[in-house]
Amino acid sequence: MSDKELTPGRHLIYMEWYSRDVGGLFMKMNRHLFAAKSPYQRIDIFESDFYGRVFSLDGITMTTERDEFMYHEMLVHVPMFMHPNPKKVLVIGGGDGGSVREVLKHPTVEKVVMCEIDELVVKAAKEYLHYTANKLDDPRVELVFEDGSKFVKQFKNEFDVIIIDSTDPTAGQGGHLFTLEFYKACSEALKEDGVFCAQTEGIFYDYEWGATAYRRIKANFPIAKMYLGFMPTYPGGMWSYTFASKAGLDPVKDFNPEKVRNFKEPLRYYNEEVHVAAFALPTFVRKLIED
Ligand code: AAT
Repeated sequence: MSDKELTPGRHLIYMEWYSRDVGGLFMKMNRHLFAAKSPYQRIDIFESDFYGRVFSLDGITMTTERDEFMYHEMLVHVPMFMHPNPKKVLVIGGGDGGSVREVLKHPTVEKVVMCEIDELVVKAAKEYLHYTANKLDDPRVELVFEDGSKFVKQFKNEFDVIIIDSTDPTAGQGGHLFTLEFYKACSEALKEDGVFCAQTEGIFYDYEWGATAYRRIKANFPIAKMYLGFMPTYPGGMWSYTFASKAGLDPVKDFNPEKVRNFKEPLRYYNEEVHVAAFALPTFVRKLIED
C-alpha cells in the first residue's frame, strides 16, 4: 500500500478541542456511522476498535461504548441508592439512554420520564447506540422532547429522584440546565424526601463551571455534596457530580451499604466502597468549592 492511501483507523482521527482551547483528545476511528444536523446541534457517531461506538455532539464526546458505564453508574446509582424507595424518576438530557438504563436496574422504579431536547439524538441512539439505548422502549419509560428547564417547571412535589444528564453549559442548549432558577424548579418538582443529582463538569479544565453549578445547587437544597469519578474520555479524566437532598440526607452518613451489597443487577464501577470514597475531595477541589 502506498503512503498516499488512506488506511482506516490510521487516518480517521476523531479530535475534540476542550472548552478552554488549550488542548484536547484524539481517538483512532474506523468508520463514521452517522452524521446529522438537528435544530439544536451536530450529531456524530463513529466506530472504533478500542472505544467501540463514540457519540459526539458539536464535536464534544458524550459517550464512548468503552467507558460510558463509569459516568452513568456514578451519576445514577449514588442518588438512587440514597432514596429510601425510588418509584418515580425524572432524567433530564441523557438522550443516549444510558442513565435510563441504570435507573431501571432498581426494582422499585415504576416510572421514568426522560426529557431530552433533541429527538434526533434519541432516534440516532436507538439505531446506533444499542448499548445505552436498549431500555428506552421499556413500558415504564416516558419520553418527552422539550427543553428540560421549561418542562420541569410544571411539576410540584412529583418525583422521588431527579437526575441531570446534561451537555456542558458552554455547548448547545446545556446552559439552561445550569441556572439557579433551574435548580430551584428541580427542588420544587421533588417530593419532600426527594433526591437530586447532576453532572457538574470536569474540575480540571472546567473548574469554574464545577464550582458554579455546585454553589447554585447548594443554594436550593438543605444539603448538597460534590463527588468525583473517573471518566477517561471526558476532559481531565476526573468528573464531578453533585448530590442534593430535600430532606437533608447526608450521602455518606445516611448511606446504607447493605442495600448496594444486596443489589442483584451487575454493575462495573459503582459499589458501596466507591460510593463513600467518591465524596472524599482532593484539597484543590475542596478549595474550589468552599464557601
Ligand atoms: N449520557 C449522555 C451524556 C450526555 S448527553 C446530554 C444530552 O442533554 C444531549 O443529548 C443533549 O441533547 C441534551 N440536552 C442539552 N440541553 C438540554 C436541555 N436544555 N433540555 C433537555 N436536554 C438537553 C452528557 C455528557 C456530558 C458532557 C461531558 N463533556
